[in-house]
Amino acid sequence: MAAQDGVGPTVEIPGILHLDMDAFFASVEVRDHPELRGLPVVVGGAGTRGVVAAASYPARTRGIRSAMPMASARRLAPDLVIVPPRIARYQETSALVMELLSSVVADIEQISIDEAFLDVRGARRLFGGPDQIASLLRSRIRDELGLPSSVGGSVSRAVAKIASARAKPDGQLIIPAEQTAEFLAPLPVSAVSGIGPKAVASLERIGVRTIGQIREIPPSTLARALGPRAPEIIHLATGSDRTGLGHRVRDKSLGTERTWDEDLTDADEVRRRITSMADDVARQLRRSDAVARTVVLKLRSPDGTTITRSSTLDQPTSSGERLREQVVALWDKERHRLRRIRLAGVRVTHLTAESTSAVQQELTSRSALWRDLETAMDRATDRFGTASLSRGSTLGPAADGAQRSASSRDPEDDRDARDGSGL
Ligand code: DCP
Ligand code: MG
Repeated sequence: MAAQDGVGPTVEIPGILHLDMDAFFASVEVRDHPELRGLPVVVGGAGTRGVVAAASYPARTRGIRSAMPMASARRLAPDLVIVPPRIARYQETSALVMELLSSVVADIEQISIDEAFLDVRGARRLFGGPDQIASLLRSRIRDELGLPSSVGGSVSRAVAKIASARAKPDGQLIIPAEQTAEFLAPLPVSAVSGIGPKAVASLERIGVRTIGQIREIPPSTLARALGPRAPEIIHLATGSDRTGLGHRVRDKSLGTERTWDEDLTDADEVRRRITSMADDVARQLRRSDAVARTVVLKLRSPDGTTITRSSTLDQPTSSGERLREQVVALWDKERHRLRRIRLAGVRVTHLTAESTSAVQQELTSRSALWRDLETAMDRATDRFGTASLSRGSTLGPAADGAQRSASSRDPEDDRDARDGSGL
């Protein structure tokens, strides 16, 4: 491929890779229970109010998708195999995937439980071009962990992520720089992570359905339709983002969300679960060398009432202790409003690269000690799995009762509007 074999410094290498595990929770279950191979398998709660967290590809050919009510999934596939979630197992497997990736590529940024960006522009001499590195990573994940994954590659993060989705299942797709526009043109605008339902609807009102059409519309029309997000959306949709890895874009966020089969009525149980989620989020921040200023707690009761509250810190942090304090304070303030909890989310916003801001301040404070301790724990967790180390307050029954656990960065802004949580 010209872009990879090119000799001149002007050739841009599509060396930003996005690796995403295929049907992650379901694939772990199939690997651990080989008799399930080839069957329509879903992970989720089997009860009447259960929801599909992950669906194997054989289940997907029957129309089954994540977040679908289990009852609908059962109707689509009467022979459906429903496996209850084992979140600790998936976290442990995720840590092994990330460790394997880090053993090959130095520059890696994990963005959710089963996906990471990798910058392989500097790894060429050792391992070859992006295509070879993608094959190497995928075959090692297959051989050593028994799991399928897919990789997209591009000069742009946004396009690499789109490419990995198009490569699924069990494939890879590297887009040479000069083919970026051609690759993007026919795709629906919703393929771009960051273009949510609100932006899709605004674009549709001005007749724009595909990414290619965005280029044909005068910028002033786009600005009217999209408001202040117009430049960012144009940037993403044209594949011109060159943010690289680890450079936090202002106002991006990162978080985790869980829905439970049973209603939580015990305040201590809720507190235990949200503090454990705050720890997860802090760990993700530290893996990305990022710090956050704002912590957001979302709670939903079975009737759909949703409360979203945030608090902003004096100094940005990636400390689990600080995040736990904040979510517990928010919970203590709001707990009287919701007697039963079905869903909780912990999210941090206003991220910055750690090196640019808080580190110097943190070094002089007590949080530096916590940070060192937590980083050491992260390493141990990566090496031995989550079961090996846990704080006293998170030990307890059923921390794994989640039926849906989505963890992602870069959620579309519209999601909260859709939830009516008015962030
Ligand atoms: N997840 C969840 N609920 C959701 C979405 C995801 O619990 N609504 C969990 C289960 C998934 C895991 O997160 O296995 C990773 O999410 P992905 O979006 O990457 O989905 P999959 O890995 O399952 O499938 P794909 O092959 O499309 O990546
Ligand atoms: Mg996945």
